[in-house]
Amino acid sequence: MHSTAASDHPRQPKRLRLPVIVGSLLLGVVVTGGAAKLARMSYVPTGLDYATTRTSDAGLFRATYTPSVMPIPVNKMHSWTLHLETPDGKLVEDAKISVDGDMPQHGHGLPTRPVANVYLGRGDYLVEGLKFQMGGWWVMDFKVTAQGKTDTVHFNMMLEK
Ligand SMILES: [Cu+2]
Repeated sequence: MHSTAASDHPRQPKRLRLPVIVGSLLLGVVVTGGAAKLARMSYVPTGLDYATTRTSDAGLFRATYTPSVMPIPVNKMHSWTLHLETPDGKLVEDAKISVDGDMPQHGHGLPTRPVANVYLGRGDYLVEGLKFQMGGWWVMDFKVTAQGKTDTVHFNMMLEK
């Protein structure tokens, strides 16, 4: 029994080789995959429109946002004012607005549930409870319903830090 163990011993390094090679390959795949994922997460399309005034998808509304804090802060609760007009410049009053936002590269949304329930008059709406938990490319979506019509406007933002 002892002699079997002794004769096996010199062969052990040889048998270890395959697992070591497979392990290295796997590590290589994991590292490469991680780098590719990182590259994808930091990729931002060129030519994005970062304007703070944009027209909604179907062209029904023209919206302008004004943050209460500039530059738009990371990890700090703040509010915006959203101004709504029609394309020909008429104020949009008594609109119902739902707010959403996400980071397209990261597959996550906002950490809070902002609301735009307060009408300030003159086409202005208070957007409360906004917080962005990290810097990078964000897309904000405002779904606006006014006079029985619904349309959504999107804003691209690039936050620092
Ligand atoms: Cu993110």
